[in-house]
Amino acid sequence: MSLASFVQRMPKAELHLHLEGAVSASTFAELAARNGVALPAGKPVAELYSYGNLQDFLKVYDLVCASIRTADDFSRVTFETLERCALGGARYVEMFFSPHAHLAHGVAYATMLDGILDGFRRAKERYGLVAKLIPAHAKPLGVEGGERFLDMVLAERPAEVIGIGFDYDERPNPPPMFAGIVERARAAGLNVTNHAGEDGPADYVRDSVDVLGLGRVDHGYHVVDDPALVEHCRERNIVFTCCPTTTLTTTVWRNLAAPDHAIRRMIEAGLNVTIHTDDPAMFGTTLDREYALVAENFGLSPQALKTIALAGLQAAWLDDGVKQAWI
Ligand code: ES4
Ligand code: ZN
Repeated sequence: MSLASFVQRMPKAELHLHLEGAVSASTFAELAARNGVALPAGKPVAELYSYGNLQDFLKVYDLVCASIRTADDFSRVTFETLERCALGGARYVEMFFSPHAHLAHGVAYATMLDGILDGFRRAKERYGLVAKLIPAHAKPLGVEGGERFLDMVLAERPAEVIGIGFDYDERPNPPPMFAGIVERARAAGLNVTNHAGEDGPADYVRDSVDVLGLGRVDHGYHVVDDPALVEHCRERNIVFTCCPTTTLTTTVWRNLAAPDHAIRRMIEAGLNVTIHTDDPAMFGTTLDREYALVAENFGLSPQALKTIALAGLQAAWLDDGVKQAWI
């Protein structure tokens, strides 16, 4: 069996995917035209998704967000996203989305939820794929903005919303700023995760674990800069949701074949690494492709790939009983 078909068939969990970053360039162009969003002048559709760093990327990401307006738009992009997850062999998806970027264009939170949950329902019916939702707070909007974000999430809370995330630029928004929000979310029964150590320092990974008390960190690559922290995270079995292709744009590790690539070192150090796509359409990838990249570049055996896939399923924010049914 080829590597591609082996990784495609292996049951996998997608735990780090942003809905808006999963919108194909052609759907983006179509929605933007319909909803009156101007695209960058002089760029063919095929070239919309190219950027040199995280900040560049986030500018285009905001444009994609702006192009999604109605509940039908949300349902469409959600279904199309989950369809690609299912075809890549995902059995379970935890999906981030960015409410603030839609609120900015007058879209009600209820409209977002209606459309996304309709997309979930259709993907379940068609592919048997189970999906959950993680609204994410954009850290540059600060603590005040974060408190209002959490109020909104708690005020209208379907069962599919299982946690909150924090994303966008890490600096100058260190994790401890958000400790009060994390505590309130957790007290309300929500799970919490934080983007840290993508282009921010190892300290932000440590703060996520020790100050915020998180068991999951999104990206986390700069953990490798601090051997004591690596050991600390290994002992505590912290889950790192890593996204190989993302690193080629947003981090200092832009060569997956290099022996010092952070994800390779994290795996070799025995950290609990899981593999995901982040923004699959905007970074031109799929879940099965990310697994194949890791296998080829890090020289992993099929058994090592299975261990990673299993770690992803085990890291899902689901009751153990539900997980056992898959594993
Ligand atoms: C993101 Cl790659 C990345 N980093 C931080 N925040 C994000 N939101 C969507 N993709
Ligand atoms: Zn992300």
